[in-house]
Amino acid sequence: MHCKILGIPVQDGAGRMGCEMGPSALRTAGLVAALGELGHQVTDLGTVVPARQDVRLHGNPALRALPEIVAWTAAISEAAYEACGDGMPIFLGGDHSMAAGTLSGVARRAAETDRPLFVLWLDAHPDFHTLETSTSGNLHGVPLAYASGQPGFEGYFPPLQAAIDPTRICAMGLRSVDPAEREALHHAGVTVHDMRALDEHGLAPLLRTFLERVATEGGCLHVSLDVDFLDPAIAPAVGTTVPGGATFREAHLAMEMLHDSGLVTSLDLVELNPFLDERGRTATLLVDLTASLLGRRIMDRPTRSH
Ligand code: EXY
Ligand code: MN
Ligand code: MN
Ligand code: MN
Repeated sequence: MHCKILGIPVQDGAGRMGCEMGPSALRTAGLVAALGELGHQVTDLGTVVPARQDVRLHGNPALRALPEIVAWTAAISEAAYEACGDGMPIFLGGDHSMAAGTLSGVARRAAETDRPLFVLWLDAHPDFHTLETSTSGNLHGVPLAYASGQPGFEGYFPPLQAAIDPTRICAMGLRSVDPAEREALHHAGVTVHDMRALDEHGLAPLLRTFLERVATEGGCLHVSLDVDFLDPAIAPAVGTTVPGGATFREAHLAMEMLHDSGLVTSLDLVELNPFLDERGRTATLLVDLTASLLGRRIMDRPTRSH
């Protein structure tokens, strides 16, 4: 596999500073070496730089850094489009607002193929606010709504060249959902497996069902991994910790199953805030999870190819 890593040091979408150091911390934690040891070719594509954009004022006075995030989204979307299609782009965040760009760029590329794009959203939050419904104003709370074509972004965010079908999105690990998001997820038809569902049924059967659907429909799969999907006890380096997250083994199992599926075509690693880390342990865990997704295993197992 040819892994292409791309640094996206956006932090204006989060409520606090620090995510701009995320790509550096992931590189420092040994991402390139870990992938190389698995036999992958690794190219570091460098760092996305946004160009300034003029954006008119929005009626929601809570919104923070709208012009900056619009500028990031345009630049990230273009870079993501260029990075994907062959090999495996790994987008190093950066707060989760960057997924407005990665998802829209990946979706634009997928629309040129005959493979429908599916998204696995691993997060404590659905990030399914619109510009109208966000009350915090933090734009890391909107990217999934934007990329799946929910209304209210027109005239502010870049026009979508290909919206992701919300019924092809599976969100896992949710445990902090705002009322407006709950209603919008329901209406859009997003598949949601919240932490209650993971506790009750276990992660493996829920993920297996989704992966079987992606395979049956001949799809490709973008995975967006937010640090706060993980329990704060094992991953403290995130500004939006929520108790009761995925355990170390649940997270690795998800990555191992994703690897075995052979379906993953792109990956976001987001919301790492190294300023909040403890001796790099969260960055190291993210590198290890990425290695599991790219084939590190305890014992040999077969891999499917599609
Ligand atoms: N729903 C909350 C808000 O809109 O502020 C929390 C969003 C947190 C988003 C983090 C990245 O996943
Ligand atoms: Mn998120
Ligand atoms: Mn989150
Ligand atoms: Mn309803």
